Amino acid sequence: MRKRQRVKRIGALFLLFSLVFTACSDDDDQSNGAQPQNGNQDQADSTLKEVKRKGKLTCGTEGSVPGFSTVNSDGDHEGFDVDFCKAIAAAVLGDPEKVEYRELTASNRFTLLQASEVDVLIRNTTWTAKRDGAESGNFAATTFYDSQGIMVHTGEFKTVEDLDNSSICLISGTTTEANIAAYFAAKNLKFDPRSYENSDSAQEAFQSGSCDAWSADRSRLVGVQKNWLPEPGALTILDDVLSKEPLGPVTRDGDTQWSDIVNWVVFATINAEELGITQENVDDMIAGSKDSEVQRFLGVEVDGTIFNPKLGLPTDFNAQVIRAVGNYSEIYKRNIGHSGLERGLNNLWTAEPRGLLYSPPYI
Ligand SMILES: N[C@@H](CCC(=O)N[C@@H](CS)C(=O)NCC(=O)O)C(=O)O
Repeated sequence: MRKRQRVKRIGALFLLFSLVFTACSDDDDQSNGAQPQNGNQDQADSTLKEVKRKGKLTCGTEGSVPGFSTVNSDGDHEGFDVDFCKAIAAAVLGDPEKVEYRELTASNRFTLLQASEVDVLIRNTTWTAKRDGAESGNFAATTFYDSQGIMVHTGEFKTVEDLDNSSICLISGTTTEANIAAYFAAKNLKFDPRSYENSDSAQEAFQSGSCDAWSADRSRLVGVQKNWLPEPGALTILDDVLSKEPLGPVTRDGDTQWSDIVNWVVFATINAEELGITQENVDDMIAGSKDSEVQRFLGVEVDGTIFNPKLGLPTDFNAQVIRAVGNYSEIYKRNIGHSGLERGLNNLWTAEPRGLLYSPPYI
């Protein structure tokens, strides 16, 4: 008993010592090198090395989600998810255009991520326990707090209860399938699930009347509703919120440094919004801001020192990100603003109404 207490006390002292030591060494380190300090170097830096070797980032996207990832008539990729691909390329390679886009389906996205076919997956993908565990994904900070909704032809169904014994279009390999089954079961309602391989076939089926309703991420449904021909008002999204769908970038398990990089690129956009740094004023801020928080964030030398958190990124990566794509609010407005989707939960934690966007401090 006494021996166990002694062991415990030595353990506590050791923990205290290492905490104090780590805290001190972190603060004192003012070196300007961009070398990572993570434990398992060989494994940890593999994606970063590979991206630098290729000179481009391979980003797994969806390719046909209005506002999130689409390809325009010039063949350029655009959208909210695409901007986060660009932001990572800007941070790592100094050029937002150095991205190769790979369009993945809902069903093959995790297999291809694991097979290293993509460096990061940014494809309206919901963070779930199973994807974090069994699918060996590593989710970065959420970029978009979404939820699942149900869309119907206006006037045909008013409430979810009206959909008892209806047929509902879904996309296979998504969280949508299990969520809707649980939601209907809880309400004692029945439905016939019609799962399709991709959004185009689901949309076709819904349009041709093969399904009475279509359930998907609300962000997706709003995009379809808005672009619906012949008239947007022909479709209604029911008020029901079926699930939580936190969407964000995913990296592979076991690549801590790369995961940190992707995480801090997302945080760069959130922190910049909080600090009032925009695509337009970023260079003026670098030249003239006297706010030490802004200077540290933008990699400006203060008292002979440039802050370097040693994430494996250049010390000016935040500035590169903001020059390339702007802060979170700018990314949101540019891609989603016109859709009518309120920022809601995607507001900053300091905003009114308060949202969930919160970045750890950049110190
Ligand atoms: N966020 C959900 C749903 C994702 C989802 O439904 N994605 C649609 C587009 S919004 C899709 O995968 N479509 C398949 C395709 O078109 O290939 C998930 O991660 O499972």
